[in-house]
Amino acid sequence: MKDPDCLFCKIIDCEIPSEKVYEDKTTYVFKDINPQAKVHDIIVPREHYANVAELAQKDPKQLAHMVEVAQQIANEEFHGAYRLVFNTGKDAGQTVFHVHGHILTGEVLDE
Ligand code: D5M
Repeated sequence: MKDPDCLFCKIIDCEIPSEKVYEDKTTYVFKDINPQAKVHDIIVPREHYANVAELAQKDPKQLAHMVEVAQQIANEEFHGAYRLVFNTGKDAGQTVFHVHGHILTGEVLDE
């Protein structure tokens, strides 16, 4: 399902431009507009789920696939080391309510 008002649905459908890093049938990865690390990508499922808890419940295989893709990107960018962050809920800093993982890699990260 798509949400016509969702920013990331619009990015996936190319209605809003993005810097694509990777795509397949179920998953899209693009550069974060405000990078917090040398490599900062956003990974999303093409289907609209509000957050990672909803995705885990409704399509756990898709969540596992997203972890595999993140690993693959980090293997190419920084010998397999990365941070994968899913902000969940407004009070945890989630601003876009289409589940997305922040893939941070490409350099040694602060603790
Ligand atoms: O993360 C939402 C992230 O989405 C935040 O790091 C900025 C990024 N963002 C917002 N708009 C865009 C566009 N148009 N292109 C690329 N990246 C974008 P959150 O965890 O919800 O705070």
